[in-house]
Amino acid sequence: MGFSVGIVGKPSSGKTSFTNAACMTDFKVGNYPFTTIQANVAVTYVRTPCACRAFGVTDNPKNSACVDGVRMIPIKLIDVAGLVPGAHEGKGMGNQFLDDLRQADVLIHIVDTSGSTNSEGQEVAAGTHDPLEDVRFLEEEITEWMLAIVQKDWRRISGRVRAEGAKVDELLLEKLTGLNISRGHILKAIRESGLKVETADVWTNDDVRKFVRVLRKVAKPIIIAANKIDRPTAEQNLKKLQQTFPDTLVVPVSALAEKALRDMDKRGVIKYIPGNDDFQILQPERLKANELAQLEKLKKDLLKKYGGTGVQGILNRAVFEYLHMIAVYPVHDPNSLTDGDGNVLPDVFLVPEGITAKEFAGVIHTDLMESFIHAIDARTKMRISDKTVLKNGDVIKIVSAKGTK
Ligand SMILES: Nc1nc2c(ncn2[C@@H]2O[C@H](COP(=O)(O)OP(=O)(O)OP(=O)(O)O)[C@@H](O)[C@H]2O)c(=O)[nH]1
Ligand SMILES: [Mg+2]
Repeated sequence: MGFSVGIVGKPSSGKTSFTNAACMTDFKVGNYPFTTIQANVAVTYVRTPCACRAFGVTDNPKNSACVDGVRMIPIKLIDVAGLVPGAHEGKGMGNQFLDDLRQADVLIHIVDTSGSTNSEGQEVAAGTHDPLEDVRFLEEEITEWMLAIVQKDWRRISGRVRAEGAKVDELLLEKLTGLNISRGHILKAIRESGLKVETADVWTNDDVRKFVRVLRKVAKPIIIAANKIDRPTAEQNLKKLQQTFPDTLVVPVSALAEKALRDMDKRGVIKYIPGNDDFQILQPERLKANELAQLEKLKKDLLKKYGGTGVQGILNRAVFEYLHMIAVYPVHDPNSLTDGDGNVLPDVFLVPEGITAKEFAGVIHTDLMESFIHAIDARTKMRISDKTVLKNGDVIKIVSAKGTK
């Protein structure tokens, strides 16, 4: 599966609770630091209108589920151990766990917005810890982790640029490809930090740091889940976070409420669709009076106030709004919209906006890109060339010398 989201933050901010709510898993949660040590990996979904509605065909998804015209596209969450300030120097559990984030395309920073845990994740009186501090340190730790990886080999890299005229972007790519960092990311970061590929042999330590700082933003963007929004001390801190980081996506979240609603939906007591700002009570007789009252309060103080619990919302917004990904469906037959086995719209891929038909072939399989001849747009049934830029909701047949998709 292509797309991965790293779940990061200090201990006890609610990373595992968020993962359990999004993925309906049962990983261990606890109100003490370092409950999670080994990373938890699980699958959840982002939601988008399914192409089957636009094309007027029935749905029969194979690798993704379509429910009532809503396509659920699987993505991977990686819930890692908590990070404390100074982790890159070995504080807390050190930064060995940062390596678990190598594949992540984006990081969701789970912040305890209620201010009831200190920077080490220990419980303190609600409202006494300032979550702004958490946001600043976390960015710093991730940057230091990447910097250490680049610096470790920097002498060799700059030496090869000087001695052999080697290209710094190629050498950096070799070093960073394991972190899911592309040549495009590297070149963008070099450009945006005001440096030049040709003069990499004379980059100073400060230049390297500047480059890594931008690279972190480009390749591992961080968005903020203002978690524990159900607690009374959180609302004021949410406003502070949104005002202080106007360029960052900050979404109010209650992992606790989302998990409770999904559990009740699973039991059949209520009907709740993740991402919605409402639910229907199906079996009131199975709820105690205090549970009914709690549900009403949750609806009024959370769902209606913030437009939902934020768990599904932040995942969708991260993928579609913040990272500008689009959903494209490859098919074998552009008339019936099926694969070779007759499944209708069986696959859907999350790909970056601006992707061309040929690049899309490469996402499916390298062979398909190398032997690409042309593609067919199932909407118009017309041939499109390798350079045609695809749009969200496109259904595409790739015609290649080595076979078709
Ligand atoms: N009120 C409230 N409490 C929450 C919420 N999310 C998590 N918690 C509580 O916060 C505590 C820590 O939750 P975890 O999910 O274990 O936190 P973590 O970030 O995974 O912690 P580590 O694995 O130790 O790094 C638990 O007591 C949770 O019940 C929330 O949305 N609201
Ligand atoms: Mg945890």
